[in-house]
Amino acid sequence: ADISTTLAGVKLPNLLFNASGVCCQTEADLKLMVESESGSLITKSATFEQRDGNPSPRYTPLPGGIGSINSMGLPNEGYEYYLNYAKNYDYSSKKPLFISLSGLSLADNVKMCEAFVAADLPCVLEINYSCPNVPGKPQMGYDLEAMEHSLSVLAPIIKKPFGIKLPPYFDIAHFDQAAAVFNKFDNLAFVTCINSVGNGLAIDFETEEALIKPKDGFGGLGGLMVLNTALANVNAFHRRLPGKQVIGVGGVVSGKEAFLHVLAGASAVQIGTQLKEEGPGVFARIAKELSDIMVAKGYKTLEDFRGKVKTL
Ligand code: RRO
Repeated sequence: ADISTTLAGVKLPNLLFNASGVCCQTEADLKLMVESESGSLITKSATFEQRDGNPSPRYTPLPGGIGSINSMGLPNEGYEYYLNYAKNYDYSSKKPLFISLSGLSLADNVKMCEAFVAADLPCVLEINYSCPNVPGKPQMGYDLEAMEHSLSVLAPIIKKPFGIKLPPYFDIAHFDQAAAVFNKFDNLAFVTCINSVGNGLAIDFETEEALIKPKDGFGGLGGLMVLNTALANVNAFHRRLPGKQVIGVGGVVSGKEAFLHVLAGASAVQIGTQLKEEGPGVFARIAKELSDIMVAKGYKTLEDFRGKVKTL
């Protein structure tokens, strides 16, 4: 089956890529992504300056394959590293490049966006409004006024189509209010749903210890346990953002969950926890599984079933 897609006007040979944060901090990580069967790749969220992030242990899978918890704290090489990577990237490879930016202030996001615009590259920006793990920095995705102000400054600077990474929302009124904000910005082309479910706590039963060190053990939850929250957010924004696209992320461990994300309305699917646990071979496996599901169901393209979840 054909699992190609188009995002923000750029063609992806298949809909799968990494969730920002996994396998994408260094050039060595990004090389693994380039060599994989992913349809695209995105870099680790960049701040203006390099950051070491929070103390370890700061990521762990959870027992039983239910998911993961992390409080990385935005470790990254600083935006100039990713700008340099983007300048040297082989865009003829047919695998488009996405760049995640997560400035610690609006002024930093402005400076970083201006630098990428000045370089005039074919990469696509995804602004991260949802890091749950920087002590003292609330997730901007939960402050709609601040997010609207940020978008009103950044959208005209970026000019071309771009996307934003959102936290999960849990209330219909919040879906409505957030969508009303996003619909004000014409070049906001896609929303990526969801970032990790913020500030969970994982405790080892035997030792009675928190599983990660930062923030008294609090961290973002990902993997299978967040699948249904992710599907709800994908579908809620697919329904509310006509003319925009949704990237689905959360709980994809096989072709089946990728299929469900597309049914909910996703135009592309990112993989975080399962990529971290399985490695870049995950893309070839899930692409094959999804293609097999489509053949079995009689679907030739993603458009044949995108957003077509049946309600009762
Ligand atoms: O680096 C992190 O702690 C992190 C980020 Br920026 C994010 O957006 N989501 C996440 O789960 N971890």
